[in-house]
Amino acid sequence: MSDQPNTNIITLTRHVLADQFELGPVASGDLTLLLTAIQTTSKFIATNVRKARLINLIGLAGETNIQGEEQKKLDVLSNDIMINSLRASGKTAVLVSEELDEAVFIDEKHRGKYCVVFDPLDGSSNIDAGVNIGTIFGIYHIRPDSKGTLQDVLRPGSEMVAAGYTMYGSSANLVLTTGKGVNGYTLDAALGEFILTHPNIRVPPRGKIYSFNEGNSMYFHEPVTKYLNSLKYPSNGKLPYSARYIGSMVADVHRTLLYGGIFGYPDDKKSKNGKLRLLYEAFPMAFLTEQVRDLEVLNDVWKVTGLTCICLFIWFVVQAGGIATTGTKRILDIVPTDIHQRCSVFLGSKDDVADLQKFYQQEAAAK
Ligand code: P6P
Repeated sequence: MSDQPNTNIITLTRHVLADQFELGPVASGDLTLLLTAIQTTSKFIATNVRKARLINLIGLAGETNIQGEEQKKLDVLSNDIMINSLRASGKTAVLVSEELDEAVFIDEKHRGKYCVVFDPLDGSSNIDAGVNIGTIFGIYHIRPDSKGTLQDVLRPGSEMVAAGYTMYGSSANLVLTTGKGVNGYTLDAALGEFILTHPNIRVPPRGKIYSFNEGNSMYFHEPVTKYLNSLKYPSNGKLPYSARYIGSMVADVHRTLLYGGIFGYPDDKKSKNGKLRLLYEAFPMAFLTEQVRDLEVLNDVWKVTGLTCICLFIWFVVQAGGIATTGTKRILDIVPTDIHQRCSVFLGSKDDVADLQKFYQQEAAAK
């Protein structure tokens, strides 16, 4: 380990800009500038989350959002920071926030060519307990010739051009994909920069952790109950999985992407469409999950034989990444009809999620 200071610091801006260089003259840098606005928001929220207890930002703001949930003061602050920063960037046309009943259509003077859907402070019920919370965002490029309408965001998640989250905990971790794999950046508060610390995040094809709110077990549909029992009471001598559930999607998904396993918040007999929101929770997390590459194996295979490697490389690249499904449908294929609609979510290691899907396939076959 060199004791020389690192003089080749890769900041988020530099890392994303590098992609622009690859694009050559066609690169406008607009996405980079938009991501800079999101970084600024994340830094501001990180600062306020960290000092919340000291400056009395804990507790209810006295309002309730469209979800009927009591808004915490930090929710309101985070939403205002995000809206103002994105509008000021001059790169957005439509904004959708979990905290706002209606979409925001940016005035012509500040209008740009991207649409951002976001949950400014997800997991807010954990704020008072000091548990990790986060900002989740997804970015669409506006449709050709559009000036920014609801139709620019009522599109499948597969049409997003970027997605990510910032998790606020012992440090601020921003995890981002622009469609070429997933990278993680850690905020160096002294520099005020997000530094590349987790290049090319990979998810193991199978993990050992399941993350569900089992307090809802009496409402689970049969495929979910059967799947969880297969993890808790495994046959053929396998060891049971471990249960980990924080109740903050950003934290539970972050652990799942890094360690593998499965996260699930399914629809059930109580919540017919599930709890998580499709546009600004499920879509961004699904995009990230599918972009995480399982290329670890490839590096080893490459050393074996040329031809085999090339065939395997093609197969793995096509197959690589995690899976994000409702149980019966790829999440990124859903076409939203309402900006706040909810959906069933299972995501994580491809072998674990495939095991879950088998129980839904068995149910469908039995009908
Ligand atoms: P429950 C937080 O309110 C949230 O939207 C997600 O962050 C989290 O995954 C889920 O709800 C937790 O819901 O019902 O387990 O408290």
